[in-house]
Amino acid sequence: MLTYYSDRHHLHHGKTELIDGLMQPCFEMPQRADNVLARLQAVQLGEVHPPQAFGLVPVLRVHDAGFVQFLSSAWDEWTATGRTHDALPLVWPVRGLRADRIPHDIDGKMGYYAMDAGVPITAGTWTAVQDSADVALSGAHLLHGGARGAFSLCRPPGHHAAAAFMGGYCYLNNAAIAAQYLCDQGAARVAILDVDYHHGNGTQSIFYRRADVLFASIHADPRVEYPSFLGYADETGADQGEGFNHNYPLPHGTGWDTYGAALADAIGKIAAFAPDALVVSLGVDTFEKDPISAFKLRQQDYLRMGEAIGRLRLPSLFVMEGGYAIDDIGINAVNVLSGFESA
Ligand code: OKP
Ligand code: ZN
Repeated sequence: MLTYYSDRHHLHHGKTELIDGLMQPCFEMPQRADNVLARLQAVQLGEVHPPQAFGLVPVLRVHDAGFVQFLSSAWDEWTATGRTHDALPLVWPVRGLRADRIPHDIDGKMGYYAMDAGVPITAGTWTAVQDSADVALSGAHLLHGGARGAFSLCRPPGHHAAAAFMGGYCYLNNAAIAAQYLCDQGAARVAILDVDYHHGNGTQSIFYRRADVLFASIHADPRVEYPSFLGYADETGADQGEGFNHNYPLPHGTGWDTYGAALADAIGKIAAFAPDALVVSLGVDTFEKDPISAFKLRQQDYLRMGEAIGRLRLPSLFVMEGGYAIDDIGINAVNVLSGFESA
């Protein structure tokens, strides 16, 4: 399987995030992608290519133009105030505050365009974010050309980013941009399967009213886990999109028995949808040793996951999302790809 990867993910390296009431070193760090790349090369999964540059047109098919403009200028606006450390949001337009006026100052804009404080903007963030989208688009382009599978080793991840906000380490929604690209290239239907530990709130909201993109997500129950405010089972889509959104919220402590059953159900829904292509939001933070998560999947379970996805016999694009157990992220992510190829 061919992998797309950009070295420039290193340009995005936030110092700290607000977690457990403290500013702590970011869990979402460059070493994550480096370790996945090293594992790909160790098992010789296939060639690794740099992405092609697609520009902003396919990004703007998914994201709000004002939001993209904000991302592109946020660091300059932040440093123009005299600050040289990472930019972070501080105030949000929650219930009763006005979300119909966009503040002019960078601090107000940061809150307006963010869902949480997990999205530091640094000097190189916008470059890394654009490359991450290009990595996803390059994989989608390969699928359009007839490949059975491709791996987009995206960093930063994307599935919490919605049309007009960033959040949870995510800035642009790489998987959504790839899925929309496939639609624009002529796919009648595209399915997205999100196996990251956290609900893919951004991806869900982007396609919530659409019947041509099915979204299925297996994740920790939002009653007790981030992102806390989306991901319940009763979110089934709206308008034309009713019936094309499937959430599988699972309890803390979930192991392969429960997870595998949810995965089989989601895969059945995808098979019945009969899409032209599948995009997998591949997070491996479901791993038993993940430092911020509470599922119990083991290394070998990721092989089973890949095999189950491979048995769908669909052109499949794997887009890297989360996974914070640095020592195992490469083994786990590449196990999914190997399982897929062996199916
Ligand atoms: C991004 B991705 C946990 C706090 C979580 C943000 C997590 C973002 C995860 N106690 N903070 O879905 O892996
Ligand atoms: Zn996650």
